[in-house]
Amino acid sequence: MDRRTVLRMGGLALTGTLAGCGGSGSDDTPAGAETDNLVDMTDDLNFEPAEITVSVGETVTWTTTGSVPHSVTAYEEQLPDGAAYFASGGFDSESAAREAYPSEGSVASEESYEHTFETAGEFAYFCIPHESGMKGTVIVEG
Ligand SMILES: [Cu+2]
Repeated sequence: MDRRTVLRMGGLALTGTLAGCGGSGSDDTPAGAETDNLVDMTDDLNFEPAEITVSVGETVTWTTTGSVPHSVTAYEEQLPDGAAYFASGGFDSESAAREAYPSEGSVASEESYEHTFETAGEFAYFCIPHESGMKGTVIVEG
C-alpha cells in the first residue's frame, strides 16, 4: 500500500466520523471511494510509485508530469499466465511496442495512459527510452 492510499483512507475515516456526528450523512458518499491508482512519470526518470497494488478490475493511470516523454511497456515474458499484454500505444506485444517507439507509444508531457487489470499477479513494466533505470511493477490482487 502506498503512502497516498494510507493518507486517503485516513481522510475517509475522519469524514465518516464527522458525518456520524451530524446524523444525516448517509448520502454523503466520499468522492475518493473509488481509488485512483495514479502513477507519475517524472523528469527524474522514475515511475512514482514504482510499485503499486490494485485489485482485479481496477485501472491504473500513468501520467507524464514533467517535460520528458516516456512509455509504459510491459515485459511480455513476465506477464502472469493468461494476462493481456499492455503498452502505451495499445500494442499487443513488446516487440511491436519497441519497434514503433517513439513515433507511437510515447506519452508526452501532461498526457496519460491507462490500463485496466483483469488478471491477478505481478506485472513488470518499463519505459522504452529509459529502460536502464525506469521500471515499475503493478501488483494485482484477486
Ligand atoms: Cu521514461
